[in-house]
Amino acid sequence: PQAIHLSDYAPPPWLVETVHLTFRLDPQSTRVLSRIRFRRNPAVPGDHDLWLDGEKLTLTRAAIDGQPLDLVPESTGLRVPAALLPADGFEWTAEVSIAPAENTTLMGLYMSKGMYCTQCEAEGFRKITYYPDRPDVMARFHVRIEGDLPVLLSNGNPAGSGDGWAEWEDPWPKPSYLFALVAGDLVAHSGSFTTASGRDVALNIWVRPGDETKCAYALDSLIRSMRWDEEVYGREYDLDVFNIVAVDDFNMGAMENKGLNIFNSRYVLASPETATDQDYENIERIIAHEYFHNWTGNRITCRDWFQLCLKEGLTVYRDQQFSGDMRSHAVKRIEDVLTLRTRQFREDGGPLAHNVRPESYVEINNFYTATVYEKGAEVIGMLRRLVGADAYDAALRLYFERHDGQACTIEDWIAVFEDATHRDLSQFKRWYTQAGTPRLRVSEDWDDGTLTLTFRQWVPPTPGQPLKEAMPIPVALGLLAPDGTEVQPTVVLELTDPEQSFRFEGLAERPVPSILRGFSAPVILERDQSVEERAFLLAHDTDPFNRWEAGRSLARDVLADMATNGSEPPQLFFDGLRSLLGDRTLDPAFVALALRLPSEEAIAEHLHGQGHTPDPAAIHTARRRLSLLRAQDLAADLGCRYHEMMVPGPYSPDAGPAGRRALRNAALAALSQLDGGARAAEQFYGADNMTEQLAALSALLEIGAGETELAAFHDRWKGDRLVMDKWFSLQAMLAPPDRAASVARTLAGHPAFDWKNPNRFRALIGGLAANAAGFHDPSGDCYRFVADWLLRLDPLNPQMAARMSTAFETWGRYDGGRQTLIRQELSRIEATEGLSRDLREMVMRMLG
Ligand code: B3K
Ligand code: ZN
Repeated sequence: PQAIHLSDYAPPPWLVETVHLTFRLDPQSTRVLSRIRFRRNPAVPGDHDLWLDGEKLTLTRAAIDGQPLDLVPESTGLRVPAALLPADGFEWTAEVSIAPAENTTLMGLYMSKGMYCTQCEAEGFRKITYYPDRPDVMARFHVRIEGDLPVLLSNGNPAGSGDGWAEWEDPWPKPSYLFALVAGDLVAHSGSFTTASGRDVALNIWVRPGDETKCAYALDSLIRSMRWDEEVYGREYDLDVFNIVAVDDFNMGAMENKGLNIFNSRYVLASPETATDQDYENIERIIAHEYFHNWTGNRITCRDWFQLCLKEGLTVYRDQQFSGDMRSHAVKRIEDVLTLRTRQFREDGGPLAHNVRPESYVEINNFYTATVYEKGAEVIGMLRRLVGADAYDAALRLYFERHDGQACTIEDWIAVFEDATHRDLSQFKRWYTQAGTPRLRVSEDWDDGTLTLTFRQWVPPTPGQPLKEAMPIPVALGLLAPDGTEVQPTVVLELTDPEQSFRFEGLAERPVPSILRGFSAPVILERDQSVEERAFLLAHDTDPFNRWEAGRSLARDVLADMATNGSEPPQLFFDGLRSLLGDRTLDPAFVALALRLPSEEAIAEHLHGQGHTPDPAAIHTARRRLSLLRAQDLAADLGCRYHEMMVPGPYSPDAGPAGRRALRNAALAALSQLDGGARAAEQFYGADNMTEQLAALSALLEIGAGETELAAFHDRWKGDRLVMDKWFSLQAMLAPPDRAASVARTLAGHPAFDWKNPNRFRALIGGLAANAAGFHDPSGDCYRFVADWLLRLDPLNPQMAARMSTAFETWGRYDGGRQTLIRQELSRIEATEGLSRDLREMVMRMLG
């Protein structure tokens, strides 16, 4: 397969004005009639063929201005020679047939439990009809759906309906990737919203009958998102209706189709009994994310798929701001950094590392990554930190004003900031064009009232980029006096050179620097710091992120030492946690995060970065031991907090009670190591909400108990798909390392293991991959198990198979034995005949 390069971009010679589509729905043979008005692109002189993308379509007829054409389609599309095209525009008409019931890829038009739905981003529309399926072709769509189903939906506003048909008119020009169609036996949970300028918008959350009682939180989140985008970004909604549909079979989280968002049902449906606090938070976040795309993505879209971060980085950044406003900024920032480090640093440090704006791809679906999304969001955050909040607001206003209705590039985005702030951002652009996580080493020098901080930065080589240039790094910094008072409030230092020093003069005593406050840049900070200094920051830092970070880095180093040389944890570590645990002024959600030990994966990554070869078994043992010693040391305090954090009254998913439950459940997990699971069993059977029930089950599994509870959970929830996903993933994730493969095999043989459903597949295979010591068991059993399943899934759903193959991306960290075993599996996959382009590209990149 051919790689596509950013440098080869050429504008489309033919543009589309309007699209009329008629769908005659049928599971085996849906007929799609298209009438498309083309006009010449004035920016592209000369005569040009018309290229229409199309895949797996059966063409019945095609015509230009009513003149039938005799065309032989290629496997990826159709070419109409320039000679047949009227110079100033023409109307293309065609009829194709497709088989949604046979479509297992979940791209294009497919069926999920009798319901028709679509997924077109990035290149699914070409599986629906012949079209210039590229985001820089924007057109107005009119859609007619004919089918014997009660609900027929498409983008835009309703334009008439009757028995067995409905029409939709979308007044806003859009690229084909935002097209959507849904048809099925659905019911709506409805509401309304009045925009700032007084437009009434009908809101509907469409679900399968029976699920309408689980939509209230999604609707509420939508309304809050709409209000927030008006208040914070001045963005109003622009249609009469906003529809959301929940689908069980969906490859990712959700999709922002204009006026008709389609969601994985796990990010819509919630009731206290079936959804955890984390589920509620995710629903709020993803509903907001898709809604915010209406402006950052839909009204202003991407010129080509290399610019994906233009909409994704910005929209993630916006949803992070929103969640922070709805909940707690401090807690949200810590959670976001945890995600970034777990997913993006891992990617950036391995064979799949790529720029926030990639320069080439084979399959674009392989680039919907943590780097594009999460690092893309960090880049926006840095930009805001550098120019300041007001200048950021001004730049965004200019962006919306200048580019509304356009398909844009990162260059356009940067130009907006340069014009709005008169800053030269050419160096800043490296964040988009240079892969790898920068390492930042800081050293301190104290001399007679002056503190000098010297920063050295270094970006490790990544595939295709052996040499790197210095990055612009905003470092937020404060200084604390030995009594804990802040002698230097937060300032942002702007690093631009490989090495740079900053002096702070006139200080009465040597202060303790708090560096990279709020995690002001996505870098790895290297700093020689004593246990005492970290304990000091853990107790006193006024920046909540760095307060958490001090405890975190302490725990990480303690664990790294325990895993590599069998040392014992210092008492100061426990004492620091004890004072945190006893501090009733702190947000319980923050304390819960501070109690969370770094994951085995995080420790492995850290050790690798320090030049060690991580041993997954030793890391697992060390982490368990530290967890036990900590529970013993803090038993009384944990017991206290466990009782104190009980949340009385009916369940509410709000941040306050959710934070209390998080701390209570952290205490429960710790205490279960001491009481044989007595409290956890009690909580399990007494729980009236999924957060408490699942946490109790997890605490039991972690101490090797919980057989009875697993069975009880299964019996209680076997009819609920989303809850059963939790049952699968928890067992795979928490299986003892030497039994992980056999547990996974048993689960795969369970009648409820519906592997064609992406959520279920991810629950088991992703759960196993997240069981670090189990997955990396030296037998290689789990490697083989995962590879077998990837090969089985690939012919049906290449996108999922490719995504899950990232389980193997860290192979380079491990010892020779494990490396050989993983590479064998990757090579076995690569050698498989008929492998999808998606999985092949991933495996080849991983093999290097
Ligand atoms: N834009 C979609 C992701 C589409 C993924 C295609 N493989 C969801 C989102 O980011 O909001
Ligand atoms: Zn998005």
